[in-house]
Amino acid sequence: MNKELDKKPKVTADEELENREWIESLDYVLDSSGEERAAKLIKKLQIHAQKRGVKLPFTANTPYINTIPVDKQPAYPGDQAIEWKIRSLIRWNAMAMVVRANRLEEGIGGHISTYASAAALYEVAFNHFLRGRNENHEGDIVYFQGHAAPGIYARAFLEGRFGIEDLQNFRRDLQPEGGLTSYPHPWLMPDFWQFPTVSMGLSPIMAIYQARFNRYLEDRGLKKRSDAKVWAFIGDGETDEPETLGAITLASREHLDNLIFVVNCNLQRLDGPVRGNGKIIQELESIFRGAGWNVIKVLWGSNWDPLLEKDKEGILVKRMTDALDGDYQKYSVASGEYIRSHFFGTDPRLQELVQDLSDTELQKLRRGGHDPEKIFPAFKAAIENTDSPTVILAKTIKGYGLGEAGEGRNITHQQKKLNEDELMIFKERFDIPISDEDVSRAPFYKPPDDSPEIKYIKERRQELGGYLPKRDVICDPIKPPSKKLFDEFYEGSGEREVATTMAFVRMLAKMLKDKNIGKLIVPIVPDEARTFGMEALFRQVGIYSHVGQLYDPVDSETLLYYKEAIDGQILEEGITEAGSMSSFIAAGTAYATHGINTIPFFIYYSMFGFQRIGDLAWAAGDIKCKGFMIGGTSGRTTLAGEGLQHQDGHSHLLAYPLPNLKAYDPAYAYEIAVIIQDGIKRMYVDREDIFYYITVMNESYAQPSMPEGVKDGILRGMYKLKDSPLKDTELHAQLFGSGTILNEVLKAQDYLAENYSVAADVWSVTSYKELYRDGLDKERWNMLHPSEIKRVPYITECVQDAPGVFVAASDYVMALPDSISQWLPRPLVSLGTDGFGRSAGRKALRDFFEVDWRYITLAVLASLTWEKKIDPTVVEKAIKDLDINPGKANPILS
Ligand SMILES: Cc1ncc(C[n+]2csc(CCOP(=O)(O)OP(=O)(O)O)c2C)c(N)n1
Ligand SMILES: [Mg+2]
Repeated sequence: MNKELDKKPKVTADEELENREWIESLDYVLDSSGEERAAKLIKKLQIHAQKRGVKLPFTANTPYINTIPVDKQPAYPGDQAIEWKIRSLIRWNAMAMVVRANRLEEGIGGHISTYASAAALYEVAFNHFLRGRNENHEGDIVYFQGHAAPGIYARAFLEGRFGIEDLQNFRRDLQPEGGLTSYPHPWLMPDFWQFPTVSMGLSPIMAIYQARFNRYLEDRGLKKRSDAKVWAFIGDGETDEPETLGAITLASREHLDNLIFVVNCNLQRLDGPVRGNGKIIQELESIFRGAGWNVIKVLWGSNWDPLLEKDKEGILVKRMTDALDGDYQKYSVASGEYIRSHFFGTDPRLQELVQDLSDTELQKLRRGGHDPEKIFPAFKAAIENTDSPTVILAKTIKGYGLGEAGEGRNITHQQKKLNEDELMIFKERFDIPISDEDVSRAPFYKPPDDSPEIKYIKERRQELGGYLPKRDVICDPIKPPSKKLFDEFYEGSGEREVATTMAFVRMLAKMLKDKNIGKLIVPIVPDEARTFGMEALFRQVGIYSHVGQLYDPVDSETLLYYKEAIDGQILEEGITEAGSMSSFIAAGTAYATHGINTIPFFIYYSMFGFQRIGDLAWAAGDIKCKGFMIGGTSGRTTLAGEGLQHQDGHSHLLAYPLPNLKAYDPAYAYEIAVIIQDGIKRMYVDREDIFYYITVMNESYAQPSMPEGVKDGILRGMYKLKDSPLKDTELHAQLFGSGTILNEVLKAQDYLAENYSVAADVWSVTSYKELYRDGLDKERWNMLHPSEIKRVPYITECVQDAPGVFVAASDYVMALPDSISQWLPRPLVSLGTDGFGRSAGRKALRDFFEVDWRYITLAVLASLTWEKKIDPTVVEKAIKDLDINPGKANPILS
């Protein structure tokens, strides 16, 4: 007996009578006046009790039973028998795919148990809900749980979209004929997968912002209103990721009734139970209900219905609610006898309830998430729900159907191999028409095209608009923005001192007015618009709000008031870089999802970009997202006073690994103009699968006009900005500068000429990453083509005949300039900002990090000594003259 239950106070006979009277009264109201009236009455009672000082226990939970009662279940519209057969075949093929892959190559991996637990959820959705995209309907958007990929492939196999050889090459992308990728990766299977989901937590947050972005497009008149849904299938363990739950209030606040989460609550994650000592479904219910979602629990299969019907006193419901997830996991592997004694044995009345059921029948009591009869009503209620998002919490068993091989076991997530006996049991349990002799080979099985199963599956998909998942890009290129738009930036600012951030914001304001691209621009800010001086845009284009502006803004009298509007263009996301990045991804992939070329500009504090949301940026690459990430207040010494949590000296290094990201650290407004103009062309006219990271700074200085012939160099990563005025001298140097540190380099150039007769040429390096990539590419080609004329890296081309020593100075870590040093004719000395920052002014910071004009001068002189061009005493003297302390602590470590 459960001791906890014993401790509870007994209900007296009087209380029992009172309970019954109240329940009868409520039943009377329900029968005579309906549910709405009953709900109102309970609400009234609640208020009255509260006024009288009754402390009502707070709970956002409902009992641990199905949300939709049996009498509210719509009849199942499909052919259950045939659907079971189809589902069974998909189960088999999905399992066989993993088993075979691991026989072919030990350790290749794959997952059986995730899909095994989710098969019925997916199949009910595929056969009755998920709409494909065609000329009549834009189709639903579906985020598939990454680890369930084998099941999705196995279905596509039955649909005739893949052949045996495709399945055979699961997880072997590099086979000559290609393979099926381990998980959903649009980069690798661009005609199939739409959304990369396998890094857990990303798909839920991306789905939320995708659903909101769909509304944004509708409210702004960029797409027709639609009843299309965004479905996200996720794991219960996955809900532990902060990204999964971190944005759920946005979904309810924005009334996203186009959003449905299906959480496959198999109560297990990788290592063991999700909440062995608790109940993940109840925990999630209270979280989602508290956040304003419509929560539908699908807990118990149809064969529990008669028991619940008989359970007039609610003892069974109470027992269901009391049992822990750890217990339920045990029941999924235990004998009927154990279930009888442990679950039903806590109360004689419960034992009586199941006395007519055999142990086998007890074992077969199904969970709701495996029962289409229960899943269908939940999905139907979800698509019919209005005004709020819906989450379906479906209780399942991990590894369902694997039996001894893993069903409900803690090892199940890692199970990749089944022995002959286990395969035989699987085959028999799901009635797979394979001969006993063949079973051990784990062959794939597909019924003939004219079989009822294949006909059914095809008919269902036809009825629902076509196959899913499918990524088909139907989108025309854009007309580029007017060339004139960028002219003022090419001309420079004259004497006026302007930060590149201001120049960029002005460029953005002009782009928003452009007749070709204005409407397509999506500015995204995580509560940082004022930091970047963007507040004028609030008024110019408005902040998007689905409901418009329901209040009179405090600054309504002012010109630049905080204007929210239904057709507002700015996505002001609040303080969430992850949410903003999810919006960026939704907007940057609208060309593929909706055939709309929206151009996102995500403007944020560069320190809180890749460092914080690097994994979403990786997903953006995978999904072929387009757009511009603008890292504001960038540079470790450019941002004064903020200290080490704000000063970014490494985002450009973090940009290196992202394969299709172009990263630029421009110094001047004209450089930004060239990069953006070209970026729009490459992404939206030429349709390249790339996106951009551009850093902008808040240090003001005169923006020069663009020299002749430098556009190509700006884009390729460097160009000669200024030759030394000095001609007749023995001493030479080549100086590389980027961002605002370019100004320090220019100052050093003058100083070196005037004081040391060193002729230093200055190069503006706009992108070390571009130079690095180009160098690697040329080097690789040369390695592979030893007898052909060598290809020369662009950087070598630029400086191979340039005389003197090489010094680079950057507001980022030294690894950036160091990355290209191998392609220079002589050694490079790099100055950068490795180390934690400090709260200080720019001058002090540049001294601290040793990147100002004095240190550049020193680096040049020291390099010339090493080259034996000048005497070390000259450097000794310079150190004194420049007021440099040689005993100063190394900023990398201090
Ligand atoms: C961000 C991230 N961390 C860790 C993993 C590794 N991982 C893959 S599946 C898994 C457990 C998944 O559990 P759950 O979400 O409950 O899914 P289930 O397989 O049970 O349906 C883990 C930890 C991952 N894919 N992504
Ligand atoms: Mg799980």
